[in-house]
Amino acid sequence: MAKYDPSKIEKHWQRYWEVKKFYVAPDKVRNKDNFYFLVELPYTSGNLHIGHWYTFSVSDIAARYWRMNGKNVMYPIGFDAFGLPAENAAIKNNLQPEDWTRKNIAYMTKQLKSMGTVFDWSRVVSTIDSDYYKWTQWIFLQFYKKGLVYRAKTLVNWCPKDKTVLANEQVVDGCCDRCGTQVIQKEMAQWMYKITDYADKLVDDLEKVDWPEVTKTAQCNWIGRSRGAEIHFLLPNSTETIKVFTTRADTLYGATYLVLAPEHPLVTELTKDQQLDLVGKYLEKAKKKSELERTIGKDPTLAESKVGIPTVERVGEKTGVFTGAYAVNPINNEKIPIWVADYVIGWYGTGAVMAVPAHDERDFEFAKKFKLPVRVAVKSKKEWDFSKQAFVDDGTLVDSGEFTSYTSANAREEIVEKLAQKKLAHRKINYKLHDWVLSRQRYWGTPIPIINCPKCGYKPVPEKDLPVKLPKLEDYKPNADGRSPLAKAKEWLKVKCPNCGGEAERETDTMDTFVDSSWYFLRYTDPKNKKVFADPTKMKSWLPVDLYIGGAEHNTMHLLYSRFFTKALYDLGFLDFDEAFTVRRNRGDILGPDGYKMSKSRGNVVDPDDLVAKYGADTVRMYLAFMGPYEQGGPWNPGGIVGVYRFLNRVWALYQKLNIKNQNDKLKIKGSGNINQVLHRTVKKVGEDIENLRFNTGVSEMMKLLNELENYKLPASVQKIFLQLLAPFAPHLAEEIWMRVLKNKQSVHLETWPKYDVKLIVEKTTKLVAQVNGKTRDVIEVPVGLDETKVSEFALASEKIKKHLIGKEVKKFIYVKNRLINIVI
Ligand code: ANZ
Ligand code: ZN
Repeated sequence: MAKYDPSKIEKHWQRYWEVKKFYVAPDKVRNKDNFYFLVELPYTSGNLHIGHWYTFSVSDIAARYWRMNGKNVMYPIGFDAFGLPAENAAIKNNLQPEDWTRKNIAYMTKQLKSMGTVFDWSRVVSTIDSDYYKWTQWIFLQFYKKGLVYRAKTLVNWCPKDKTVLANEQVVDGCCDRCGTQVIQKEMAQWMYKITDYADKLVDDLEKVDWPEVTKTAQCNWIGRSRGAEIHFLLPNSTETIKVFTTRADTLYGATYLVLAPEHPLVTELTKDQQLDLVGKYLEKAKKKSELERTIGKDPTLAESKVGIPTVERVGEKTGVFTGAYAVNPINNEKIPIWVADYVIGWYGTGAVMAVPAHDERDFEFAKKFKLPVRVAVKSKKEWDFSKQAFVDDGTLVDSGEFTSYTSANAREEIVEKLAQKKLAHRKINYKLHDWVLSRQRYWGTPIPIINCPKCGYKPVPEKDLPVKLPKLEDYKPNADGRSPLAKAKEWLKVKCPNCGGEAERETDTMDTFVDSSWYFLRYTDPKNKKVFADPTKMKSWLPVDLYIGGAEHNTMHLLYSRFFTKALYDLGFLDFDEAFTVRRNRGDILGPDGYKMSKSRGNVVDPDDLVAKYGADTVRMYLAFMGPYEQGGPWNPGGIVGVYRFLNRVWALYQKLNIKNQNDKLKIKGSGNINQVLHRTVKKVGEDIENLRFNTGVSEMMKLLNELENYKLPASVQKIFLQLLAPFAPHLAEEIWMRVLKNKQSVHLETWPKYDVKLIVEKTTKLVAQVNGKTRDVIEVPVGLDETKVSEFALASEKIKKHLIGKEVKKFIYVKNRLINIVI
């Protein structure tokens, strides 16, 4: 008997499928619905690790399943290839970023092909190809025209090591998420996408999509929409006021002091002479702290929204200093002291808060430390010791003048209403979301298509001149002054101003790589188009994406940016949908042997190539599928893979034996049940499991089925069905047996998914007489073989029985197996 040798089989069939163009998805197929199945495109980091296999080869099981269920499936792949890691690696290895990246793409392509997936390679895109980034630039220009791009001086996160600006999302616990260096705040002019214009839609439209709750929650927290009011505190002997933003106007009578952020424009003006020194010193110190340091523990939403990143509950010691000045509470004309403290953030709200220690934890902590008064304005029925902690829930107002005994909800409305009449308050909605800083002072990225003219200022590159190609540069290392390396490309830099025709210079910043990946799913529908980013009819036949699978690490950044792009392109009239991903599922993470998420930087990655060489791609695929529920992932267990390998060997052996004459005659029916019943139940179960991304239980069903099959002489139909079930999981092995052993003319991957016979899978039932105190009241149908408790549940559920039990006490059940149940009352 021939041995199972995946190394011989797998390459052969991969070539066969490729030559036959099995997986090229046409835009239209008669009688078939299109199914756009998207997986996040990989970053070109060098080579694939087992996590990539998890994403691509396990999702492929579902892609193959939908194909077999009559869908015209598009399962595309591409490369996210610009960006810092590539540039840093190139610097380290003394190579050009492009050479390094192209080498990786070639190698990763080979690896991806070894998985035996249905990737449609005719649609591959790479974000570094100029015919791709031409459209990244074109979209930038459309947004520019629409006012969704602007340039502004902002305090930006600056990584001193990578010498670049980082988005807030790329700062983790105050450090650069790429290299771990402490991030500092620096003021610089940057290009921004006005994502905040879409804040409301980005929250509200989450209702339209079928996405994991964790992802929706993360996006909501990240956007941080907060409904409240602005209230004006008066300054004695001045016409100026201090505006505070509050979500708790109902606690206004409990305000005992006011806090300004160190950045607040009135700080110095208000500070009394004798306090100037202290306040000055305080401001110096506060400037050095990052926003995250200031907010962590005080504003947990900022940290919490980074799902997947463990946040330590570091309740930072509150610091602050009195200005010597006072403000007047507009509701009761009471004078309260004004403090400066860095737990108030300059850019959020108005950069000033009314502090209510009795009802806000941060204020409470601060008041305790600086011995400021705590005044109760809201109470509930709950006993509460206000000397120990703040009461932060809604309740009923106390000691609040005319509003005493109002509910919090009513008081919030009425208090703002009353002050609004005197123009001392108005309703206000705030957002935590910042605009998206898209420019990077680095070489390896999409050039920003802007020209800077000394006379006319910044002007967009005319569309006909796109793409603005990234020039080759001998020395592409970043400059310590923060200016982009492209400033060194002297030839490239010089350009005529599109407005006045005079000498001008190109913009030297490049784009954040998140821009590149914010629209790639559109390009897959028409990857080679030279005239438009994608033809509208082609988009129509595929988009929106039916299923998008990726990692929870993209809950806020990539998934938010792509939604923004989609909505903006929709508003510009280029798309006819405003949510691109109808269904999103997050795959779980594979933990390394040390129990941590596998990552290159941790050094706990498992090399899939070794495993493929040893066991074959089918085993690796199937083992990954078997590891755990797909949305949870699980720990890598090197021992487990052998079990799957043995399973496939047994499948192999089972079919090899068919070739040996009469061998099956020896096998009598000694299985535990009707083989057809087991088979059909498995067909149903495996199909449902795949649809619900529970590949693991799908695999175990297959294993159970094999145990049964080994005991039977297999009828031809059963031989076929088993292979059809196996095909999505172990495509090469299933094909080999299908074509070479069963001698079919056509690939197993062109088969339709087997149908199951409902009659064969329903459980057998029996009719049971149901009595109350010996009188027959109903005849109920129950599955055979149930015990007394289960049967009594069925009996109690019967309407006819229920009637006779009203107001009665059930004493006991008398059960005669499969015949009768009597309820004694
Ligand atoms: C008074 C008050 C009383 C508040 C109370 C809360 C509870 P969200 O939901 O995040 O919008 N706040 C306002 N601006 C701030 C800033 N720039 N930095 C730090 N904190 C700021 O939170 C709104 C609440 O956070 C506001 O409501 C304000 O404190 C504070 F019992 O006002 B509150
Ligand atoms: Zn000009």
